[in-house]
Amino acid sequence: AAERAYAAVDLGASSGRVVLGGLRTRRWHFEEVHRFANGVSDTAAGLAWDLEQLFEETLAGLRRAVERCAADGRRLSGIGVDSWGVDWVLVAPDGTPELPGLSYRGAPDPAPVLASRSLDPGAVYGISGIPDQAINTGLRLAARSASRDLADRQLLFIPDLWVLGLTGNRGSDPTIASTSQLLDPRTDRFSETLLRDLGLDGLAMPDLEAVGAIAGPLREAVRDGLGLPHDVPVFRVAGHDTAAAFAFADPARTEGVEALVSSGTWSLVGAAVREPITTEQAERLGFSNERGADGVLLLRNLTGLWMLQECLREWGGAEEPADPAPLLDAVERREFDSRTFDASAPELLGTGDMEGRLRTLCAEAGRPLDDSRESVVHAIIDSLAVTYAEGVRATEQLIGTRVQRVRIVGGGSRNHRLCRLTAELLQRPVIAGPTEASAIGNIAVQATADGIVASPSAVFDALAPEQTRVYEPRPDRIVQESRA
Ligand code: ADP
Ligand code: LRH
Repeated sequence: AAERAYAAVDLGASSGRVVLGGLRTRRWHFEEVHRFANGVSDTAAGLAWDLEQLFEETLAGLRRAVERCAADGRRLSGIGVDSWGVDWVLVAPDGTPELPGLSYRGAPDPAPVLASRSLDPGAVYGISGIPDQAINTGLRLAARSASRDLADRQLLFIPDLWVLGLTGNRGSDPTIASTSQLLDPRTDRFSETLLRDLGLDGLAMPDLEAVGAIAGPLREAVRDGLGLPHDVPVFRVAGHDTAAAFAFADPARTEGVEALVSSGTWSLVGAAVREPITTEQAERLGFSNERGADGVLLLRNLTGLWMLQECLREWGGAEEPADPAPLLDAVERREFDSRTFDASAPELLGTGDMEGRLRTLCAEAGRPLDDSRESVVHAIIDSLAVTYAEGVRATEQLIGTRVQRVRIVGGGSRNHRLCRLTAELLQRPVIAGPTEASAIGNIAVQATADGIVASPSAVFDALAPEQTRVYEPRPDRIVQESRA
């Protein structure tokens, strides 16, 4: 039989990619067949993603995946889609999505909706496991829907819209649905109580299918367009990119042992746990309980490398963002400075004058900056590392154990200073990588559903050695954060 290969469509806030993966001589091998830029732009409706363009790029990537399989005699045996969380589209009865797809970067101030809610915040957290944050699907929908009738609209999250385009079928999965603050992660059902409280009870929510379910075969027109000679199932993978990235983190194996950091446009810091932790302490410490591919992800959301991405965009001018490598190299020669700002500060969410916002936060933290770009990047990385260390310590308070090590996945796992400082601040080893954890987790879920491996963690256990790098804490370099 032909070797089996799987295609992951992984849509991140800064780029989308199509990755082809399969098991070759006992190691999992991955090839990025297409990468395309993503970002938000201003539209009359607000800050939005160009979803039509992203879908076109997705098809171009899948076409390459099909060609690669044909060229080396492999059988494309599955497709899965994961993306950033919380954003949605409303779909008309005939399947037409309302565009543009709005971005969480333009989230309105949630105060009016919060004030109009009759449930108290503790009750909302108790059901959803998600704290009140401006980006939450439910709060943003409530702010927009007061003036309109939602009766014949159905909500789909971004991966669900892709699955609709590929298969013609509607539905969702618990991982992406849990980012909305509308799902009860204990039952994997949307909460009528939460929907009613926000006046969203008229809106049709998607039916949820289990992680690994087959959403359907490719529509014939799509199949023909890709030049595929056979049927291919589209799986409901862990549609949330963060859940896909942590698909290896079966809580039975990692709970109390490993802290998790997903470092991309956002940074998510926490651990995989068996049950949601919705205590008052967890709420106060700002942790979300999102559904993982397996179990629950107890995570704190931090503004991550968005800070750096936006600075590079501002410095590079309209066309090309500035190259991060020389700046990161220069910063690597600087000493750690413990005067840092809180990298989860809400004022970092939106677009516009990122350098100015960072300079203000540094001034408030008593950190002197010179006029150079380097000193801004220096402050970003030091502050992010300290915020990671604080997040790991807060996680330990909630789970009641000291973890042995920290795993950092995503693009930020290639940032040496960030990984090294995290290891030094915590005096624990950091395992950095894989960089493309979401795509790998997406494929791992498909391979599990297809019966090729027993669990997604088996794929991560059989990665090529160059996919990860260990940063040992050096006892001669104990750095300490001093932020109050
Ligand atoms: P997302 O999925 O949210 O789009 P990624 O996981 O792709 O994000 O991470 C993107 C970030 O990874 C970039 O903003 C950049 O800071 C970092 N990154 C990528 N490659 C490198 C590298 N070679 N060295 C340092 N940082 C890198
Ligand atoms: C990271 C992510 C994160 C969400 C954010 C909106 O890509 O999915 O988990 O909270 O996007």
